[in-house]
Amino acid sequence: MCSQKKWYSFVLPRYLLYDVNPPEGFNLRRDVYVRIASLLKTLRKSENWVLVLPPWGRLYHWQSPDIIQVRIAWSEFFDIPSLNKNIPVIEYEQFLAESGGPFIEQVYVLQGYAEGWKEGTWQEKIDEKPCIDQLMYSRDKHGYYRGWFWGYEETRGLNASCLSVQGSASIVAPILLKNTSAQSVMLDRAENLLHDHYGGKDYWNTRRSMVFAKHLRVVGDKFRKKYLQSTDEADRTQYKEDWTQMKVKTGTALGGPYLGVHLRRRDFVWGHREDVPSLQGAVKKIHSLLESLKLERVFVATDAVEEEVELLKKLLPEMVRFEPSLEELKLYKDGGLAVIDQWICAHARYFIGTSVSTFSFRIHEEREILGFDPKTTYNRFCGETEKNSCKGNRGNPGGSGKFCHSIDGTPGTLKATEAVRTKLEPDSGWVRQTLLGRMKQQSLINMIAWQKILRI
Ligand SMILES: Nc1nc2c(ncn2[C@@H]2O[C@H](COP(=O)(O)OP(=O)(O)OP(=O)(O)O)[C@@H](O)[C@H]2O)c(=O)[nH]1
Ligand SMILES: [Mg+2]
Repeated sequence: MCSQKKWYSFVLPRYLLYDVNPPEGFNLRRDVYVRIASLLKTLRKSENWVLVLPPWGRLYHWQSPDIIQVRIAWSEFFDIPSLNKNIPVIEYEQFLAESGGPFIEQVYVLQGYAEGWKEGTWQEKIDEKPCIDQLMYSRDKHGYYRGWFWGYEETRGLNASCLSVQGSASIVAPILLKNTSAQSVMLDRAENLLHDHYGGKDYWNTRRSMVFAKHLRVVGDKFRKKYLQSTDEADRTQYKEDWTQMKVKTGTALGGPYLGVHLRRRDFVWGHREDVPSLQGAVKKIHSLLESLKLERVFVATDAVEEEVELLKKLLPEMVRFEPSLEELKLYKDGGLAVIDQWICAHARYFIGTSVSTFSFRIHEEREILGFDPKTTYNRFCGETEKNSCKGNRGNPGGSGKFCHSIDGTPGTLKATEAVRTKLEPDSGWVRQTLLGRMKQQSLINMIAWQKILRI
């Protein structure tokens, strides 16, 4: 099924776009970026490919009222020049401007195999297959595919089909290089791809390139200084704007004089009953850590509901939190606040997070990058029914069956949590129905809007 290359594919770059299962949160999406970046590197060995950053929006957890959180550019949360030092990336708006309009030539929806995966017989494979589930795209009267497309209603797919895949990200490369000559290709449900080399050099280069946007780091640094007596000089966490120039040795960072805590609540309380502590249990652990580490301050990042925060304040009066004003919330949005919390936790002398939370995982990684001793980093609260010495929080995102490695190559102990955790999200049921419903409604609105613009 080889197709001939169009003349312009030798002049213009080819664009790779992607999206992730709608219920997935901010932090798993950040991990999927790492996987896609390795695919892009593989593609670039043969052709000039550029990655189009999927706009952020409509995430399950970003529910702050009165602020619109769709079509958010990556520059709101990440430093684009830093990303570009790893692979060429552009924002979606730039893609629209330079690729000639809101068209994506080929959409591939990634899916598993209808027959499933038999335990013990892991084999990497990819095949063009009929779609197993109903497509989250519908065809308009002109034959274009309409779908969510990150909230860009005018975007249309020219073709859409399904790929069954079981394997690492780069397994898609031969399909993109040989089976299609489309100038722009989107991989939907990209979380189905695993890491090429979890914990390898490439993995860490991409992860290190995901530098938080400067304006958010500045807010976090000011807060550290004002409320936690924490500065880079004193904490030995000197930061270089150019991540390629950062040569940090593991164990050299000291961290600010505070305990950093990530207490994941809300859906985790009922979704992970065995390994998430009660608030009382968490506070008991925090007190014992403060005592053994001889620290007086504790910074708590949490998504707890208001009543739980009130209870926490009573149980833990010494707690310090970043509490944004409405203005700050509007400015930084839920994603920016998550980044600020993560940045402050990443600079603590000692960090303890929540079991299998990708929010906590990203803090662990940030601390590795800053040069913290893993012993001060890979800690998690034990659940009520676990013993107090429950295992650390070193997960292996997407490395199914492989062990994970820290930045200096130290092997971790726990396996494949992020890869299998996709199944924990509320994929089916109301999410799907709601999206399909909205999609139908939207395609009608889109059609009318486009008829007006194109005068057809
Ligand atoms: N500001 C802030 N937001 C948080 C905190 N904990 C959770 N959140 C919010 O909840 C979201 C967490 O969802 P995910 O990114 O999916 O991470 P997770 O749910 O912990 O982990 P998985 O479901 O395993 O992927 C974040 O994007 C935040 O919006 C916190 O401590 N501070
Ligand atoms: Mg989540």
